[in-house]
Amino acid sequence: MARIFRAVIMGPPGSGKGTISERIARTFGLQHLSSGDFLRENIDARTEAGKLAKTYIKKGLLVPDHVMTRLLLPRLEEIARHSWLLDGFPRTLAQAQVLNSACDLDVVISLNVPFETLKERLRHRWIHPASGRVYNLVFNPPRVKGVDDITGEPLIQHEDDKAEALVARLRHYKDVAKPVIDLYKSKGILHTFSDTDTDHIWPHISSMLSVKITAPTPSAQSTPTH
Ligand code: G5P
Ligand code: MG
Repeated sequence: MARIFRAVIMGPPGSGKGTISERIARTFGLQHLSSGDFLRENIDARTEAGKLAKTYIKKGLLVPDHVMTRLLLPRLEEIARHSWLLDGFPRTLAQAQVLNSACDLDVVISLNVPFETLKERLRHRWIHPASGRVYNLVFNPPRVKGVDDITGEPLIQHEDDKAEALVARLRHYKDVAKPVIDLYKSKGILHTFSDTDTDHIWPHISSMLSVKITAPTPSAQSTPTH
């Protein structure tokens, strides 16, 4: 890749950020940094930030901005020489402003998936905690119910995918994301993709990134929702 490329992927819980980020990382060689995975690593390692974050995540609430920025910005500095894709950060206007003062973004991808689709997907999501492998009982089920395909170990559900936390997460997302989306729209770097199906969205994202990543300078144009 000729130059450093920096992208953000936004979207409500379950909109496919993680699934699409894996495809982007594999296809375009961007380093994928998921704020949710990073928080869960901190929770497992019982760091101070992890212990604090757990109390919010369990309730389906956002972790406070100062905790997030203090965790994420040093990670971004570590990978500053690579092209990267941030998944799940920034979530709030305050986080977006801090990121803005740290670096310039080339592209922001916003996933727009209907509420009912999201609820249905997350209800069926199971995780292998040791590896982070994600299954969906409908979309990509494990070969044996409740068991990881590779290790045979039990699968679990995230605390925040359980019904009560889930509805709170979805409601909250809309309110806090709006000013962030408006900010990136005004900068001309927002690309919104609307569909119920990740496999339909992916080819559009892939072709947009193919153009942007090979472009000599960041374009100031925004593509319309397909
Ligand atoms: P996370 O971990 O960032 P969320 O809530 O943003 O969590 P999540 O749950 O990780 O989002 P996703 O990455 O958008 O969802 O979606 P995914 O995992 O790829 O797909 C969801 C499921 O649907 C999977 O089972 C997948 O296989 C399936 N799927 C994908 N595509 C399709 C499809 O086309 N069809 C079907 N049928 N299924 C499909 O954050 C967790 C918590 O951490 C805190 C917050 O408390 C947050 O709730 N947090 C932050 N707090 C403050 N600021 C930040 N920046 C924070 N970042 C995280
Ligand atoms: Mg995710």
